[in-house]
Amino acid sequence: KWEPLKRVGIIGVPFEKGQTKYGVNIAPAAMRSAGLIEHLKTIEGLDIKDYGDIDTTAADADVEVDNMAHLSQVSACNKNLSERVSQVLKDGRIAVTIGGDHSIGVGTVDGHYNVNHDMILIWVDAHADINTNKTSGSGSVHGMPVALLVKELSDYWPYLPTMDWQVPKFSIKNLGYVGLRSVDNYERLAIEKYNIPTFAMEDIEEHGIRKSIHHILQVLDPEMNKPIHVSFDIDSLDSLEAPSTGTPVRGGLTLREAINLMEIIHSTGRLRAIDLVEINPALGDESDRKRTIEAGLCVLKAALGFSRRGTAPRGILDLPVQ
Ligand code: 5AB
Ligand code: MN
Ligand code: MN
Ligand code: MN
Repeated sequence: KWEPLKRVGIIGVPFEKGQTKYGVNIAPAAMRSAGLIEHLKTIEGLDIKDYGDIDTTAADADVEVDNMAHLSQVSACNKNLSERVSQVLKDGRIAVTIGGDHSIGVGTVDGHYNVNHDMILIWVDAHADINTNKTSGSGSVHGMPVALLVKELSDYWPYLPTMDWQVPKFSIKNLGYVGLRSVDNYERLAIEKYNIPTFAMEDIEEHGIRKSIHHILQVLDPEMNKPIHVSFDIDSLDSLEAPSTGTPVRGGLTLREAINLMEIIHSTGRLRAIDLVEINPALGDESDRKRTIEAGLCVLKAALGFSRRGTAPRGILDLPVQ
């Protein structure tokens, strides 16, 4: 009953305040000038609408929350983003969000949840991004989006001024991780406490990427009937595959594994939102930049139905004669 949706909506989020390095905000422009739309148009039958960039500028209101940098800007950006993601989904399109740092996962998941209460979330990342301001060593919100989103952790947060629009409603029971290899102590405690289905790199070694993602989908949605949200941090890829990112970690997914993961999710027909975050075109040299952007494009194309087997011309049964 589920068929891959052929309509997509692109949202750019030039936002960097969830971390400290310059450059992750220029990724949407870099992806567009690398031919994002043209690349997606090579996918047979895909109907693409570009919704442009989110307004990420917000006055630096004087909200001070301990160990949480730029909260008011993170909040304002995510509020706009949440509304836009909901709009794209209501327009009957897959929401494709290009970040920006991973703090924007708050807005994409909130906006998706508000339209599909039964959504499941696959967080593909080297990191678990489930720190609170109490457990974070950096104070950067890109390491906290999962903890902000899930209702089970709402009591572990202080009151967050400017965040009243976002009441955590998503359940941690609908979350799974792929690609982890740099997990902080309290993040690991949270994963164990809530028994979050997690395929860290050593589990992927054991089971392979195909069985890993099938297992997560089976655990989160045995009836195979729920919309899927993938939040894809480019640092889930090995840093040799995707060097231009702010928090690279060696020993990650190959691009082949990431493409296969996305092909499998595409084949369910249930993908409704995908985030591509943490590409930082200002880091590394020209070849690093190009490799990282190309990897991001490959991941998106696989998620949206590009076949590595090739596609025969539609409705044509024979080769042209002389
Ligand atoms: B990313 C770290 N856990 O909280 C922290 O890139 C890293 O969105 C967070 O996954 C990495 O600062 C955030 C040490
Ligand atoms: Mn992340
Ligand atoms: Mn990461
Ligand atoms: Mn990162």
